[in-house]
Amino acid sequence: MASVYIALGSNLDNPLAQLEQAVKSLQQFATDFALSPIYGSKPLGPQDQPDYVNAVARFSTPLSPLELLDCLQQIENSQGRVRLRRWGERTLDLDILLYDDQQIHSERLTIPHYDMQRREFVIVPLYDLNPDLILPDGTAIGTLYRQFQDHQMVRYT
Ligand code: A4P
Ligand code: MG
Repeated sequence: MASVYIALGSNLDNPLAQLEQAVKSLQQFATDFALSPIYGSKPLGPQDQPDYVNAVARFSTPLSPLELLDCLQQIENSQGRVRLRRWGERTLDLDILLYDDQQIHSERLTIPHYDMQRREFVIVPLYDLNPDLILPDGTAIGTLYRQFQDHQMVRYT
């Protein structure tokens, strides 16, 4: 079993309900499931799109990294995901942040997620879930969290 962290994001078609539905789907292949608080965040990228709802899930899974990616993309598609523009609006985005301590650079996967260290809507909920987390490159989540502790995100749960 691998221990994984998944970023959830939505800014279309009732984002809170999108996250709730995604959690139910993830739980089909997860054990020891935990969800961070849910935050409302300003869009990174084009500003002419709605605010986002973001959270991070942690769970154990028997799936390989590529099997997990396939499952996440199936869930995105089943919730009406249409790919329009980079960093643009979406009903549901599920990104693999961490897969055990693995560092993967393949055509379909970059793990850890390429931009996670710079995103408050990832680092803050990760810290909420596990304040003792150490990233594969040795960075402590607490060090990253301190850069964002004055964040202006709204907390929904
Ligand atoms: N891929 C590579 N590595 C991974 C990984 N670790 N997890 C590949 C998931 N997928 C990974 O993804 C494109 C390809 O990335 C996949 O086919 C997979 O093989 P995508 O979901 O089709 O495209 P995307 O999500 O639009 O691209 P990207 O670059 O992941 O988008 P971002 O950078 O995640 O930006 N603002 C706020 N406040 N909150 C947000 O959640 N999200 C975005 C999306 C923009 N602004 C945001 C938010
Ligand atoms: Mg994505």
